[in-house]
Amino acid sequence: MNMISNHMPTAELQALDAAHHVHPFSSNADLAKEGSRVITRARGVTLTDSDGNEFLDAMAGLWCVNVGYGRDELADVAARQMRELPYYNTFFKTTHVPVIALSRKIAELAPGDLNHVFYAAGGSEANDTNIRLVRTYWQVKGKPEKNVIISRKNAYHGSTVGSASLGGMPAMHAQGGIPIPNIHHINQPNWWAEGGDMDPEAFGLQRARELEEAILELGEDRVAAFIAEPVQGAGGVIVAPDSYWPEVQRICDKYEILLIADEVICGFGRTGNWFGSQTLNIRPDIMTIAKGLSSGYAPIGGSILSDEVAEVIASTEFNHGYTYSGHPVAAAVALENLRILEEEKIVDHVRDVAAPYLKEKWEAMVDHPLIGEAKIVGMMGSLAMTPHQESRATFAAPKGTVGLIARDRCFANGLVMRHVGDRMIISPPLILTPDQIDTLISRATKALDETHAIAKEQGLLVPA
Ligand code: PXG
Repeated sequence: MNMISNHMPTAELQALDAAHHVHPFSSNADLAKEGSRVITRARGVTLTDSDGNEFLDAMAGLWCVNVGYGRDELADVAARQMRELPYYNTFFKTTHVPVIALSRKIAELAPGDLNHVFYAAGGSEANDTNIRLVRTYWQVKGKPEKNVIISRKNAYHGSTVGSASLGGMPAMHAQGGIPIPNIHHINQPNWWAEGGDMDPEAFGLQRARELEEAILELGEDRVAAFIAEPVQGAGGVIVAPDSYWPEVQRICDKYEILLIADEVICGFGRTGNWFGSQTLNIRPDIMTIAKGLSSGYAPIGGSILSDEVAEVIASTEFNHGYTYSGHPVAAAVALENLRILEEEKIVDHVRDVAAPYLKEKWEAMVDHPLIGEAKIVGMMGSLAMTPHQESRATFAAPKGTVGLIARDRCFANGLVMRHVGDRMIISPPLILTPDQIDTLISRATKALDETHAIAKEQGLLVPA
């Protein structure tokens, strides 16, 4: 069969999918039993599956469809670029117009002297670039032993060998021989789960100072860089206490450590500014970008470098690059996506309209009997579920048991909201209107009510 059509029966599509498609982060045996959900169409903030069910997509795909689905301008630009120049590389002293225009635009939008872009096809590749880049930077500066990168537990920086090594996910480190050497992980600023009896701000300071302790332990002359997401996304939308980032910035400055802000999720408006670093008032030397750069319409990512980092790298030959670095179609789509974000004032809409309204509604969900903590920055939020708010207890069931029930109740109520363990998370398209926020909140509340009833019935509302 050569043609797979949206009009085939769902069961047939599911059987073919299970037979030949290996899914990321999934048990394929389980998938084959249950059958994958087949998404066939999307418009605005709404997905449609092969049975005609509709869902409000409160995850914007995978944290990426920031301008929403169905933007014809992006399709038109891609088609035009494919006809004019579908591919050419950026190696060997060549370039092309889309990548020139996009680089200038990114330099204009990025804060401070972050004026230079090295491209990749996504965030994982970009973070792999960053590993080689910061080590090369210190080599060129005559300090090759400055090659350790400090990262955080429960961070997500991608799935390639390098980027998964930077990440701090134990389940990933358990497979495939990672982390690679000279990556050091410190604790995350997750007060809800790890703050114990400490005041959140004191805890934030303590966790920031773990960076300083690690630098002193390893030796300042061995540490190349610190990498972190301004707000941890895949780890469960973990928002650091206010005391955390200023202290991290002070430490990076004091010890001459390059600061890499992984803006793959936070970038391009998600936090109410163009970059999460602006929202959290940090001054990175390098930013990782992907996802919202093209709103997911084309695979593109990259590293934005400061003038100083770019100058040092430019003084040598950086033996690194991807066939699709600065791909012309992806670059043209990204540029058009940035035009839409700018001309439709979507970042302003987030800051002035959508995020304040969503924050009010989201934080009120802390009154739900299943919820202990409601956190939100811009358009990324999390709810910690607990059987006992006061003690921040976990459930007396394997982690994620209640989360999975809640995720399924969300689907049943026409809402895509993810779970990370027993935290529920959202990262909706930035174009969400107040009416759509009301719909999101009412569906989420109904799903949580049903989850509460099921958890009670199954005897899961017991502290561990
Ligand atoms: N950095 C961050 C902060 C990310 O969130 C990457 C890097 C890697 O980007 P690519 O484009 O290579 O996937 C990401 C990706 C999840 C989930 O389950 C999150 C991501 C990817 C897949 C799943 O939340 N984030």
